[in-house]
Amino acid sequence: MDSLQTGHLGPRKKRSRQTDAARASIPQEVKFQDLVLFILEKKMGSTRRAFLMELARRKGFRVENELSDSVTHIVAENNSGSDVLEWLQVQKLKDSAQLELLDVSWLIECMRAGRPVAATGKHQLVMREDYSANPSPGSQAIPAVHKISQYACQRRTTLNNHNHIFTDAFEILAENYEFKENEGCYVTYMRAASVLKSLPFTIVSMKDTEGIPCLEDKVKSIMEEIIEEGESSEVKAVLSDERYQCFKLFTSVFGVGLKTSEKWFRMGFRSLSKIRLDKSLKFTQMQKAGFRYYEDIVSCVTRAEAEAVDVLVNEAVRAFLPDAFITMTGGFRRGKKMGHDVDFLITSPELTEEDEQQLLHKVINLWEKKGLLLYHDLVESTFEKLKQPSRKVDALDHFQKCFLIFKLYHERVGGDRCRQPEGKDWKAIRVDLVMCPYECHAFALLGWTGSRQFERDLRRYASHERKMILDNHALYDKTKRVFLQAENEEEIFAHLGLDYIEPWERNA
Ligand code: DCT
Ligand code: MG
Repeated sequence: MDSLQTGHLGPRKKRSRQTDAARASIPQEVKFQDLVLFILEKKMGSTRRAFLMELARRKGFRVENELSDSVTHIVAENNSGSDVLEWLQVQKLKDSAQLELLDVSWLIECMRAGRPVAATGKHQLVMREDYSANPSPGSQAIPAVHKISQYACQRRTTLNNHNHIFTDAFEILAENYEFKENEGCYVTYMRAASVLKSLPFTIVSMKDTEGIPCLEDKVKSIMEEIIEEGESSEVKAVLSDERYQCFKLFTSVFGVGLKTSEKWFRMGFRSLSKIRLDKSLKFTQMQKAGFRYYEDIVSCVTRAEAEAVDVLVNEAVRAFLPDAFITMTGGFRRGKKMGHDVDFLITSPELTEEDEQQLLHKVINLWEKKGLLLYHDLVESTFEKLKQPSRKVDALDHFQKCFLIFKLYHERVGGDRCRQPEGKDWKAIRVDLVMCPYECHAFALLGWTGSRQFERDLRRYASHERKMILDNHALYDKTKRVFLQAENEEEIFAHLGLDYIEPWERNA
């Protein structure tokens, strides 16, 4: 057994190698039908691999020469879980999520015992966690082995983030790259933040990061610095960077994006008060409203306020369309207590084309008459039903929608709230209303529930893993060349071959 233990190559003599090759070609009796092993050559070397394969076969194990979908266990040596996961990602497997990734020490114990031994934590290259918040009745008591997926849509991410110290840092870095329009780096840090948010434990040492995907070397070096120093010098530098500070401030105004921020920054503006008072600048209607209601809008929307708006939206919409389906989407549907706006999706099984086109106009007119609208921008639908879904992971949809600022009187808000002095008895609230045809409502609901990272990964997963195109309107199967219909979100997950993830588990 010494050659097994020490990592030496086993019998080295030429004669014995030839014998190995000859033996390998003789079919051995498979005693353990349930296991199909594959031994990874990477970092182990071909000779030791051949030796272990031969030995395992002699002991009655089925060992494959090539990786295939029939493989149940991958055995590796000197590889971390993330090494193996990384390697697995480029292999063309239908479903690698069920694979056991084990260290060679497990195989050695099996060889000693002459039969398969139970794989325990010390053998597992990726951690053993049960992510299912609500195990279905009859499910096994033993936690299933879940590899952490590189896709947010295969992880359950609640608002209970155990790794704020890292995710806050990565979100700042991501935002800074967004301001610089560096998509690649933005995605790197957003993915890192997202995967860490899904963990049911806090990372306290770099050892805990083993087997976690989406953590590139530069990400890990920042984590290491945070673990050792309590903070990251790169994050500190970004926070004190003038361009970052200005972009953060300028884009906090409703209607101001990267282009306008860049222009104001180049013109030398460093504060909003100077911009507001500058006579030479031309503002859009949206920006004018953004400045006028700035303090209210940056103070964010509470759940109580969102619920008050929900009541008003229901009243107004049902006045014209009594059987409407109205869903509060966005962050509030995911269980957030605060949001930058309140998003609603509206549809109805009885929707005529005329209703679809007219309803938002009627609601807007009604509110305007009542003096409840501080701003609105109604965008007509540009949706073509037969068009293929968009391939872009960040594409906006084509539904008719209205971006508005609602005048919410405090008296409409239930629960405790502090009254504002000096007679202002309302708060400006950002609201988005989206109108969709009934046959799209499951797709629109999935898309408008977010989070953005969750949506991005759903689309990426659909195209990379399933050869399908998903957007807020439809799901298209490129292999079968058909649109897949869905009545609800569960059916969309099922079409994609994904476990259903509840809205409050989509806070990726
Ligand atoms: N969405 C999307 N792509 C976009 C914009 C939005 O997929 N380009 C989806 C994801 C979230 C949802 O629409 C609502 O958008 P926001 O209101 O911007 O996000 P939120 O999650 O509701 O965040 P907040 O709580 O800050 O409003
Ligand atoms: Mg929102």
